[in-house]
Amino acid sequence: MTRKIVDVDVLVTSPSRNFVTLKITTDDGIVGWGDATLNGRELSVASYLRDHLGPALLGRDADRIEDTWQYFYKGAYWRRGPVTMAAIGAIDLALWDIKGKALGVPVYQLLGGAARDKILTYTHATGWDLPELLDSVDQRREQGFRAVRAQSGVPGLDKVYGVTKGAASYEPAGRGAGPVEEDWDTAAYLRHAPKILSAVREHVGPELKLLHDVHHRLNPTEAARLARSLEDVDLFWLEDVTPAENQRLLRTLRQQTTIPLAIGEVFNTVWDAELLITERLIDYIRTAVVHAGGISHVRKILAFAEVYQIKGAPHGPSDVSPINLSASLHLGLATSNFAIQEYMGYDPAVSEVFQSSFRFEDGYLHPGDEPGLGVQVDEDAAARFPYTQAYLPIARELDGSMKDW
Ligand code: CS2
Ligand code: MG
Repeated sequence: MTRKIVDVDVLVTSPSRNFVTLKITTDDGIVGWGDATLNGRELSVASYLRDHLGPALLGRDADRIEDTWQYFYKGAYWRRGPVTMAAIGAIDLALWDIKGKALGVPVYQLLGGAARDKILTYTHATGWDLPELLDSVDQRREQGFRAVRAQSGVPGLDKVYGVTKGAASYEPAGRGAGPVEEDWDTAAYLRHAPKILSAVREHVGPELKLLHDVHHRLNPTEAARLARSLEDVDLFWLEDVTPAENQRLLRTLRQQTTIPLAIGEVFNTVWDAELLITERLIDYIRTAVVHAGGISHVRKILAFAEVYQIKGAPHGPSDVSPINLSASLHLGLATSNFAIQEYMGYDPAVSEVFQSSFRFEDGYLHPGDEPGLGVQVDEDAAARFPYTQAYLPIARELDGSMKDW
């Protein structure tokens, strides 16, 4: 018996921010949803799906998830990269959603069943200065979070990744015709970050898990200096200390510090992380489910990482849709070496379009028990929020040369 794919549609909607959503329909009337959102490059994935992969999906057997994954990965001459892998990821999520719905079970049951009761989650605290940041951390604790990422402004700079001046939450993409430009000053950051993070630790006491994201801004020497100055803060992790390309250089950093390192939100395949995993240059691998080919591929990355005692901690900011977040939670519930899920929550407009069954309670998330991934998409609501051009910012050194953002 085959379950044929009879329709493929791509929705681009912008309830407070842009999301690309894939809809696959089968001949027995089952609808599966996939997230295909790539922040600031949304239409490229939409076109890749509409113009290239979608037509090749028609008539295929929706039940053959692994074969379809291999068909679009191995079967293609042009491989890897964020656009390709997000498109394959969206198809993969939609097919897992269909299989769960066809069998009447939540996707985590198809992945081996629950390997834990609930998933630890962290959220963002942001404040331009220390008092604002401490307020933000306190608010997050009051909401029940047990793990918080703390980011602040840097003296002398006007804009810094991870913080929006005067706003309680952070949104990286700016709407408009081109990217916003930010200045960057490594020396000022290196002087400031240890003071801020030590003050946060002193304020919250020993128990709260504290995380910090460096967003690819340092070279390995600077990263070692920062890590050594943060040893006493007892961070849960230090994220993206260097650009993800210079992986071998992390060997020296690892000899300088025992601070756990998290890397990988810009990775798209297991090949991107091979050296980091086999040399255990990181403690947490951050690939987002949709950006690395979906559940089918990320579960292989996690299985590979498990051998090296590395844990999964997928990227999950507000710029991936609730469909990706749900997929991550199903995978996380069923995966033994899954550590923590990033969760920033969503603007209320997002839940007009995406109705999700996942729940947050007491610092933990659970995907819920609806068949499939547990996210319904309201297409009429989606149509009320048309796409708006948006870009991630870029950063420049003080002399005007380009910096990694
Ligand atoms: C960040 C993101 O969540 C994170 O760890 O690095 O906010 C990142 O800046 C955005 O996802 C980029 O789209
Ligand atoms: Mg990050």
